[in-house]
Amino acid sequence: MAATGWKPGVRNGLEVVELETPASTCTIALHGAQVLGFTPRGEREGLWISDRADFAVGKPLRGGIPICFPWFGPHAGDRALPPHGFARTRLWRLAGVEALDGERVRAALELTSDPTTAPLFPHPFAARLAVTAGDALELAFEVVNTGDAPFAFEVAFHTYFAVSDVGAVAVRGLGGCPYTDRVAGGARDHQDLGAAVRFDGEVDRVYECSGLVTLADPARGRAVRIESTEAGSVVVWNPGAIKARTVADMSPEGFHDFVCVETGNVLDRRVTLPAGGRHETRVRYAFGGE
Ligand code: TA6
Repeated sequence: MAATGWKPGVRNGLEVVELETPASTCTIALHGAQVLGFTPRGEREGLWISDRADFAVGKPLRGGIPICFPWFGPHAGDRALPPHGFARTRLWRLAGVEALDGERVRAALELTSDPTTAPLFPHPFAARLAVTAGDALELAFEVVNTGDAPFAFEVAFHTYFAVSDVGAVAVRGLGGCPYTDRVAGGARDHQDLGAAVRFDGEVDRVYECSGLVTLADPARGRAVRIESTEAGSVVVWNPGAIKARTVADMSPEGFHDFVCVETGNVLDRRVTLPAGGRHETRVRYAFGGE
């Protein structure tokens, strides 16, 4: 059985840290603190990366787990600002890597406000992402307000799960939850009790929901259990065939191969931090059989 360990590396020109545990391997880029891969041992890769992804600092990288922070989607007040904030396009600092218990390895990455973030987000902050690989993949995103005035922020783990085919999967656990339908111009709706989300065309919904969500992929014999803490939003996204053709860094058929199920705190669930306040959004992904 493999031991726990880690090593620095380079993937497509980006600096990465590679974690190894008896149960999994995990690759994290310092660019965006973006998890690029998580593979349960002996199984298929759990995350999807576009074959047209741009591996360049300063640009979003389509796939893996981009971090949306300090806002989600288009900026509410200024559409000229980058969508999903700037955390995903910055180089983060690797603060440390530690073996926890012979079974898990944790890497911590940090991003703090500086003169280049101030024009985009005029609030002093310290953000820290802890990525723990083991028999599951765990993410904890902490934000500290290091200034002397309150501020609000949004955050989401924009996770691209690899699937057999988007038309064959189901997202369960959102029954009864209200949602904003971004395909219907922001119309409000709610998921019928007991009804799974399925994909037959573009889906882009922001659910107000917490608790266990499951991504079931029977054709692959896999189900991902998604458990969140201190998170009030679940975004479910796939562009579908038509919208996919307009996405430059995705091949026209690429939409078949992933589903985004994104845990976080966005829109009305954004977090307000008092001066000196701290918040941590957490999620755990367990890849198992159906
Ligand atoms: O999370 C869903 C979403 O906000 C969609 O509206 C869609 O545009 C997607 O994210 C991808 O955004 P991106 O800026 O990475 O192209």
